[in-house]
This record gives sequence, C-alpha cells and structure tokens, in this order.
Amino acid sequence: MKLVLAIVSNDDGSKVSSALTREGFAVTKLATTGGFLMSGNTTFLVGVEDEKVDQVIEVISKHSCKRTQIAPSVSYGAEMYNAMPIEVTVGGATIFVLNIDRFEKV
Ligand code: 2BA
Repeated sequence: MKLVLAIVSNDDGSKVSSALTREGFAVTKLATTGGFLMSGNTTFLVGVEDEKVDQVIEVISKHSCKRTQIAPSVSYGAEMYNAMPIEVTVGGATIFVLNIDRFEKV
C-alpha cells in the first residue's frame, strides 16, 4: 500500500477533491501553507493499493493547473527581505508517494 501526498493550489482543491471521490478514492484534505509564498494551499492524503497510484496521480494532474504568481517579498525563516517582486511558477501539483508498512481501521 502507498500513501499519495499531493500539494495543490487552493484554487484547484475542490476540483481535485471531487474528481478523486468520484473515481472512488478515499481522500483526506488538509489546509496547508506554502513556506515560500506563505499562501494557502491544499494537501491531499490518499491511501491506495500500489497498482492504483498512477491512476491517483493522473486524476490529480488532470485537475491541477500550472499558474504564475508574484512573490512580493522573499522570506527566509523568520526574516523577511524586501527584495524586488519575483514571478514564480506554482504547481500543477507537488506529489510524494510513501510506502505504508501497515494500514489498520479499528
Ligand atoms: P510554496 O513554498 O509557497 O512555493 C510556491 C512556489 O514558489 C513553488 O511552486 C516554487 O515555484 C517557488 N519556490 C518555492 N521555494 C522557493 C525558493 N526557496 N526559491 C525560489 N522559489 C521558490 P511549487 O514548486 O509548485 O510548490 C508549490 C507548493 O508545494 C509550495 O508552496 C510548498 O507548499 C509545496 N512544496 C513544493 N515542493 C516541496 C517540497 N520539496 N517539500 C515540501 N513541500 C513542497
């Protein structure tokens, strides 16, 4: 079994969530914040059998758009640098696939 952990833009969160649910996957959504832009994004946890991982990634990528965003200032840890605004490309989705040693529902 694998855990697919996918970070998507808040703008795509509902579409991704609906599509995964429609395809029959169990999904948990977390409200998260990107460390660089400090803006909200959505993180999905999807536990699936190994052979379904590619299908999950396909659904997520189909509904996650690449977009450009302006980072008004650059933050590194607690310090904030008022540098020139820079344009960054965000998404579609940042996806991690983790091995699951054990899965229980009790
Ligand atoms: P943020 O950390 O807010 O990053 C937003 C976008 O800013 C990134 O898009 C990337 O294009 C740019 N960026 C991030 N860190 C940067 C840096 N140190 N210098 C210059 N540009 C930087 P994505 O790569 O598509 O990432 C979207 C969101 O996915 C991130 O939001 C973060 O929440 C998450 N993420 C991306 N890579 C990650 C990783 N390796 N580990 C954990 N979370 C990650």
